[in-house]
Amino acid sequence: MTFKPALVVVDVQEDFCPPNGSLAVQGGRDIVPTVNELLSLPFPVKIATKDFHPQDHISFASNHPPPNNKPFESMITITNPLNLEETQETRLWPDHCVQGTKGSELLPELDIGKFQHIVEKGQDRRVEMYSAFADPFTNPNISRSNLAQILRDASVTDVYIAGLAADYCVKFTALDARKEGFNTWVVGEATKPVDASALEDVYKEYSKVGVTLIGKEDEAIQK
Ligand code: VGL
Ligand code: ZN
Repeated sequence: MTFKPALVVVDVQEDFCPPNGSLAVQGGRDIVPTVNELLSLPFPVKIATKDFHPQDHISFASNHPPPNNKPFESMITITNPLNLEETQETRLWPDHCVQGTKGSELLPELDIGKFQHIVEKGQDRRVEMYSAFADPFTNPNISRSNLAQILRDASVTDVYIAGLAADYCVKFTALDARKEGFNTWVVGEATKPVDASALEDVYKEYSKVGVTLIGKEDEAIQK
């Protein structure tokens, strides 16, 4: 039986962390020692992802007219530009992870030299893209990263996920990893959520689809 694990570290970027991040997740910076411990393990494939938006991205509250343009509060409807009958409700955010800004950079205290690949996502202004694999409009996806291709080219069987935020990009990346056919594991203590109250539902969804929540000491990760 083959087993080839990859570690995927999602969006550990300045804008998602105190003290200066525009969309700082409480305790976001505190996961770095744990993520660096994971990076010191012999995963044959190590990948970082970056949220990487243009300034006119649809998820920025600043790009919408009042009154429905409050960051963290307002929801808007996004229409699939390839299928106008398909729409989705999505949450608006402060400007964050704008290409070329300090806020889009990976935290310097991360052991960045261990990553073989850095996958950027969220570049298409027309769609939200929490998952590091693809935007949520299916068949065809409007915006797809090269993450699935990197994992397949490396014959990866198992994907271990850490990073930010537990209830957005980590969640949707994990659900998509499972959909793409990988055994999928989320290292709970190496993530932090935007809304702590959302985690219970996230974990329920994981167990429904077969994503496994583990600790860093778990034997599944230490082998
Ligand atoms: C994220 C909100 C907006 C994330 C990205 O990385 O979890 N959250 N864009
Ligand atoms: Zn974003």
